[in-house]
Amino acid sequence: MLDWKRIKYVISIPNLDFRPKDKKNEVVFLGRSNVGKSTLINTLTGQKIAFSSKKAGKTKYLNYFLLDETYYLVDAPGYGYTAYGSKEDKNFAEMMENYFQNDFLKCAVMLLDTRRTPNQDDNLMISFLKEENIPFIIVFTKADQANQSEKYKAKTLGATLGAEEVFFSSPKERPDEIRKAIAAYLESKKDGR
Ligand SMILES: Nc1nc2c(ncn2[C@@H]2O[C@H](COP(=O)(O)OP(=O)(O)OP(=O)(O)O)[C@@H](O)[C@H]2O)c(=O)[nH]1
Ligand SMILES: [Mg+2]
Repeated sequence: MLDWKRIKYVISIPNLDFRPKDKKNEVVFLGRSNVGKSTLINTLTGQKIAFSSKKAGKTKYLNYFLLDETYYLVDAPGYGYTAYGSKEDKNFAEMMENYFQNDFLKCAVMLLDTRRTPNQDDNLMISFLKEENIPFIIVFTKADQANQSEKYKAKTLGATLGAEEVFFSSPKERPDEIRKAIAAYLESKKDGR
């Protein structure tokens, strides 16, 4: 069984060419800026290892964390933080396009805010994952701040988006089920690629 508490920050990279050279499977965390990617990594590992912030755009590069000496968790920068069509926006798109040319990537964790309707960027990201045959799970974040009707709406929507599984998360809840789902891909028991 994976020891999720055994986690080490390794490197922050601007594109895939700088990926650690060892052959380890990885999972990437994707979603709009401020949706809670870094926070989810901290919840999964039970440690304050990924920097989270109230200010959008905190994570600027691809941050690699070594999980239990065996796999990589990759904290990606959020999209939708810079203006569409801006230079930063273009850089981000290039960085991510390059990143996905990645044989070690076994699955993606797509984060959506439970209280918000997915926007065009979210939908583009999801379409891209499907086109590229990258298996993904959806995690609806900030479930602790959502009411029952928002949760119901999210769950109903989640079922239509083509994800392998759908979860809710908040830092107050045990992330066992999400851990299990990610581990299954990393260990390649399920390998959609
Ligand atoms: N209440 C609550 N707050 C959350 C949750 N997840 C994240 N937050 C808060 O939302 C803010 C943004 O979280 P981050 O984890 O930094 O978001 P991110 O997706 O990594 O953002 P970028 O690095 O900018 O892309 C922080 O203030 C977190 O404390 C959650 O499940 N519940
Ligand atoms: Mg972040």
